Amino acid sequence: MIGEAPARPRFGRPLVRLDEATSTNDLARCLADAGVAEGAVVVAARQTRGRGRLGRPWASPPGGLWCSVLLRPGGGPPGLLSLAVGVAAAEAVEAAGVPAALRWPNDVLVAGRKVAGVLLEAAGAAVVAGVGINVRVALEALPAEAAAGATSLHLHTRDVAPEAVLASLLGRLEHWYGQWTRDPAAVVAAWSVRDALRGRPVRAAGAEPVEGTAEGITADGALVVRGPDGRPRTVVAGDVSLAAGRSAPHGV
Ligand code: BT5
Repeated sequence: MIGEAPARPRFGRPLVRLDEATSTNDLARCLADAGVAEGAVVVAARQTRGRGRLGRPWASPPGGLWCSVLLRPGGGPPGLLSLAVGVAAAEAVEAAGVPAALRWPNDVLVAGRKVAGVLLEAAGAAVVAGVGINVRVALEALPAEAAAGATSLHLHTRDVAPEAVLASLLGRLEHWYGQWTRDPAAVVAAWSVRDALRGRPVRAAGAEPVEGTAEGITADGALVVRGPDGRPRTVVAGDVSLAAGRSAPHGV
């Protein structure tokens, strides 16, 4: 049987490289507004106003992989898209030879510390998926608040280049983005095997804080927390930390 030719990768065409950006998500949003096709990527060597979720800052000194991918999603469970991106980021870390875990919703952890984060933003009907990975980031270059729970890939493996991590990331992202539409259960499974919270006591912040034991995720990517009354509750947004004052959000 003659095998199918591998499909030409779509992610990374075009690939816009910058020495500096406010946030690569800003540039990717401009591309979205200008009608650029899905798969366009913006990478910057450093960001001056990198951002995280809920208006938090994302420290982006040189040595990291700071990038954004333009998506024009069709189907797929909405809440699961950012988790699919998290799986891709975890696999990019693993491709560098470093075991990774995921803390809901999509922090990538190495040895219990945050090595990467994901920020999805809507841009009209498009979505900009921002991924930041500390590849060769000197922890001293991070603000103390961030450095306290952070790590960088180069501290766990042979020296690895942001360029190589970008190539892995785009390949894995294209795969998991496809799976998100074709086989969302595969995304849930890939996320779940890396679940850093399962079986642990957690507290989910929010208008109605939820405390209990983390029991994995639903088909739509919500976190399941079983309360002391034995009732499972789902958490769809926000932050989760270990309960009982055992850890700050970074300390899982
Ligand atoms: C995130 O937010 O983890 C999403 C980070 C997304 C960054 C990428 S880089 C490319 C693209 N362009 C952007 O402007 N953003 C995306 P969140 O879960 O809210 O985590 C933010 C928290 O992580 C901060 O409050 C700090 O405590 C911590 N933090 C900041 N910089 C960090 C770093 N470089 N490494 C590890 N932790 C960091």
